Amino acid sequence: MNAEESVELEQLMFVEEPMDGDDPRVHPAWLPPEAFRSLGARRVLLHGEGLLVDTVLNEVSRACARYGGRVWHSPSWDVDVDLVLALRDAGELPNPSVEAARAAGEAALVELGDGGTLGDEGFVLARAGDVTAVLADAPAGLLYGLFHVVRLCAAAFDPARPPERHRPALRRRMLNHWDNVAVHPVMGQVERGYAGGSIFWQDGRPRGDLARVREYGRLLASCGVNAISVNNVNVARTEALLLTERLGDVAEIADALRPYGIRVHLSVSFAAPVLLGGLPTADPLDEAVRAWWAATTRRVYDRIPDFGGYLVKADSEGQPGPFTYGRDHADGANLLAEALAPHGGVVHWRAFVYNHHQDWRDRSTDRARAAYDHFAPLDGRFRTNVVVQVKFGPVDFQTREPVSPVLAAMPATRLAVELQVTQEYTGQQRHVCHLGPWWSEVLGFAPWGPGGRTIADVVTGESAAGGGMVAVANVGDDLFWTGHPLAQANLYTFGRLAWDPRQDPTAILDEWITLTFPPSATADADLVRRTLHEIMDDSWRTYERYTAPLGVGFMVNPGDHYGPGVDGYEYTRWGTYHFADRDGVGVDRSRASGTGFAGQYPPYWAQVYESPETCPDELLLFFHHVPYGHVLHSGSTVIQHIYDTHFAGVEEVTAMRRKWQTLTGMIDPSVYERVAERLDEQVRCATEWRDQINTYFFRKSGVPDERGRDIY
Ligand code: GCW
Repeated sequence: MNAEESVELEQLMFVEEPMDGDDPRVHPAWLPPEAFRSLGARRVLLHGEGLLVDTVLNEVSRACARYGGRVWHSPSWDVDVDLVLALRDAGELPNPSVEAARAAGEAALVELGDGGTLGDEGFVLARAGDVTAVLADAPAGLLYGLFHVVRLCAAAFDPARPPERHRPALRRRMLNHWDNVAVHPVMGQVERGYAGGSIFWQDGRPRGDLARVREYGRLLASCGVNAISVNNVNVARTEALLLTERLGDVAEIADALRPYGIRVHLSVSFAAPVLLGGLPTADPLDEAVRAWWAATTRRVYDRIPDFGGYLVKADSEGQPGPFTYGRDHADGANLLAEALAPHGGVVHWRAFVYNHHQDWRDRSTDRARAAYDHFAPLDGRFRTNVVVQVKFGPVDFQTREPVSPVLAAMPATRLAVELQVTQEYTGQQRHVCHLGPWWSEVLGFAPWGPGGRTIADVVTGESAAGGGMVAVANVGDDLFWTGHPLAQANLYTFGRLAWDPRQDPTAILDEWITLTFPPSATADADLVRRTLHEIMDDSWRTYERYTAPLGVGFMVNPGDHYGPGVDGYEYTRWGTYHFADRDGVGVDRSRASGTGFAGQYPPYWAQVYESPETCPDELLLFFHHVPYGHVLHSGSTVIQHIYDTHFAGVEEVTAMRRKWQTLTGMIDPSVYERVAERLDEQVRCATEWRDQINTYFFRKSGVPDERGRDIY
């Protein structure tokens, strides 16, 4: 490709007049102008009023201005159109063919049953004659309907397209930003952030680039996210002030995100009454403390009427909490819930509570047990506007863990599952690691046994009253939002799975590819699609192969959690051990001889996990300490499995890099270069993982590789 061509391609892919902020050009992620080509060439009628209807109007106008379509926003126009987006209660339309499409939508709703309601966010899409109709009960439904039309491209206008109704399975689809306002001396501007600085904060102040925040809101709305928390769950002094003195900064973000249907939440310090209110205590049962939270929360709603609520990390890794006052976590959560209730707010209370001052010599404490031990006994005591937010695994966002038993232990509590989009333990956005398949596996897990209710069912709850899905965000002020351009797909996938947890992650990835690399903007669309699938589809399993084996977890460098550090945490206070010795490896978490963690599951899985004979291979070392010669269900021994997977993992990464090279000249050169550079690092790092893990276990066990490959 010559320089001129590359400039042209770049112009095609980037938002030309991006935002009014400092960044001259920011990658449009999955919403490049080209993705709107099909919509933008149509005649569109918008029918209804409201802030989010205006957002739809802006989107359609922008697309039509670029691609030659037209847009009308008035019911009085008797015009022929290709698409009508209408609020159902907005009155009749003068044009007969448009009215017919609308009637088709209404008829479809009756046919699809369920009382014909679409709720706050749902929509129906139907065809009649040459017109596609998108109907919604509320403006947010029209916004989601619009992005559905964008995703469908020409298929939205296919005469044979049957009617379809869409409603989110989960009411709240939330991202948590671990962004600090002031730069933390160790964790920096964004804790576990791998995409530069924060899009909200910089050096103790708001970053001031609200255009970028708006663009972020647009991206999130287009994949279905409707809530974010804007500061780290580790709340330090400056961040605590967001609740009071600096509330105006939060309000500005809320204003920027409101047009995209996104509500803002705040991480608060449980000690706020002391820190900010000058009270002598933060005891949840103290009357003055309750009054302080009530008054403070009222002021929050005066300023931000649609404020979402609070997010709390309490009694965990140094954060204050109710334990200080001899109270439990239901007392703590209910205190904040009581203050939020009159305003319709919700408190997300994290179940990530454990003793982080363990002694590796003492095997009676098991970090995996902690969340269940603290929270399961409290089931039924939380107010209805409390959501207990549970990390998907019992330890900490590892590449492989069993699903947290807490999610099956609290039937009378609203539970949310917490995922990690930011790739703390999964390659830090330097490695390609597409997490959709992993999250789908977690969501599809049936804790009461195969065929029973799943995690997706639990977080959906009866009549969608469950706690929803939450994930730690992965964006920053990086040009590509996520450092690694392909990590954008994880953010997109989270949103889409939160909208419908039963969707096939490969189909979601395919959507992302079509939007991000629009076929009309690539020389060989099939090659691009195929290659991206080949690189990404199985990349989480590839990552698993070259890192910690068989579910044992945490063989990472302490502190930054990047790269191999087999014994990095083995003698620390964090409770994450693998117990490898000359005979074997793994943690005995059985009831019979171990920590008893396996017994926290309902009977079916408690029994499966209890014995090395029935425990699935991929979790064997999470649940059992076994000899290196132990034969897996796969037929391989543990030690040979370690060698084989580590060699295979590096070969797969090398193949990924080769495949990527076939895309030279096919895609935006800056995306190409950024990914190419990261793939070099992934090959380097995977090789390091392979050699350190293999050498470590060879030295411990003395068992040679059956195939005589290089082990050092
Ligand atoms: O995984 C750990 C991270 C911490 C994080 C903590 C948590 C925000 O290493 O950086 O703190 O989890 O989830 O609270």
